[in-house]
Amino acid sequence: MNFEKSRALHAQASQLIPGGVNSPVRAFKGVGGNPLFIERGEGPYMYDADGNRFIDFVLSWGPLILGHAEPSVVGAITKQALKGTSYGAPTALETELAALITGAMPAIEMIRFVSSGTEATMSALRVARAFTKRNKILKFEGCYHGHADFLLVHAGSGVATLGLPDSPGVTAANATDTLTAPYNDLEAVEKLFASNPGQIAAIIVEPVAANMGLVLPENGFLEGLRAITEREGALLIFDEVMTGFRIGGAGGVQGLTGIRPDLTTLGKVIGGGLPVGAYGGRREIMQMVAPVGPVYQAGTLSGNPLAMAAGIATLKKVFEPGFYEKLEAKMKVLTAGMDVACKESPVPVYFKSVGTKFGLFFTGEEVHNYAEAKKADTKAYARFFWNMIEQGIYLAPSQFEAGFLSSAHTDEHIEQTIAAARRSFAALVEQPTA
Ligand code: HOZ
Repeated sequence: MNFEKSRALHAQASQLIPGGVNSPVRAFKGVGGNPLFIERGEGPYMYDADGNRFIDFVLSWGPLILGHAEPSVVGAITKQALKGTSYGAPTALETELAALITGAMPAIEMIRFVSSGTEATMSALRVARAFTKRNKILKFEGCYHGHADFLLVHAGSGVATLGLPDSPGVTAANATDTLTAPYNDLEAVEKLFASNPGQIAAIIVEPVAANMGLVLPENGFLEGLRAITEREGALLIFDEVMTGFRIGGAGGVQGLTGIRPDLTTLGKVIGGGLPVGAYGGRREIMQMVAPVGPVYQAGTLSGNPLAMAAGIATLKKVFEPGFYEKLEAKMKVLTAGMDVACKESPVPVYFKSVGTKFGLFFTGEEVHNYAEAKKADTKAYARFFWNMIEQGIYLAPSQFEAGFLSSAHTDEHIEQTIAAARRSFAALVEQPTA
């Protein structure tokens, strides 16, 4: 494949934009080489500047559950754009999207829309601190909750991909109220509560971790967090920015497990590919938010009508009978094929999926936390990634990110992907990585 135009565009972009990208993982540092510059997307495909076509399993990092440029979503955006793109005043669209979300996730009794997942988690934690009148928060190593200063501590996603310890610019004062524990380690959580009595406002957790690669909660982990927070008077926040409307059908991990978090953060799918985040939960907590309560949080483009229209169009589709059943059945086919391919692979690798998300780790041992995730072979992943690119399959350019499926992917795309993966695994031995 020829990537000349992408190379030239990246060189130009790098003169004006740090790394030539507006979000670090996109720079392909996790896999080496130049990032591909994208010209258009259609259904399951993305086309780069050189005209190469890829089956896309990144899907804008999750939002595009219907695939690229899905007609009903494009139609809704276009219809709204003709009426104006932003008013800075309320619209009925916000209530319509709020009703769709709260109907699917009953633990969200009230919701506030923002413009990104980062804003959602930052705001949810501000409310949690105000509600509990406590300062400390507890997060898990390798979980990523956006880039607010106090959450960039042992963070996953781009921070993991670039191997950054913690970000310069985050002051010690900012990080002191952030406690961290290994994912899946309830004992460590208990110890932190014991050593910080009455001080922890909330636990925030990705209920299925997907920013250190895909790491599942062990049996009892989420239930344990719920029990501990209830006992200690702290709030439990499920960060479902990535899992929302992707795992557990429309009900998220909270629907799947029956665990009711106090607060939930959302983003990605609820914006249908436009910039949206949201946080919501128990009414008495959300009534802390201004103008009803004293906790300030605002945004010029919050509840933006284009984003609301795209979100509504997307959710209406996913609520159609059988939507998740069909998508999850396709994921089962992909998983079964990839399992066989992994078993045949000359290097240790395993594939995991849940709902409409998947992950791949180049290691023989199943990963349960960030320390184990870091042991997986990132060089092998990089070689695998480029081999898949050469065969027209676009995966996340980092082993520490998840893959996503859309309703636009057909059985044929899945078969093609499995066959490509078999060839890519085999190629790892022909050109050893060490
Ligand atoms: N942090 C995002 C994925 N977990 C990456 C977003 C992007 O680079 O677009």
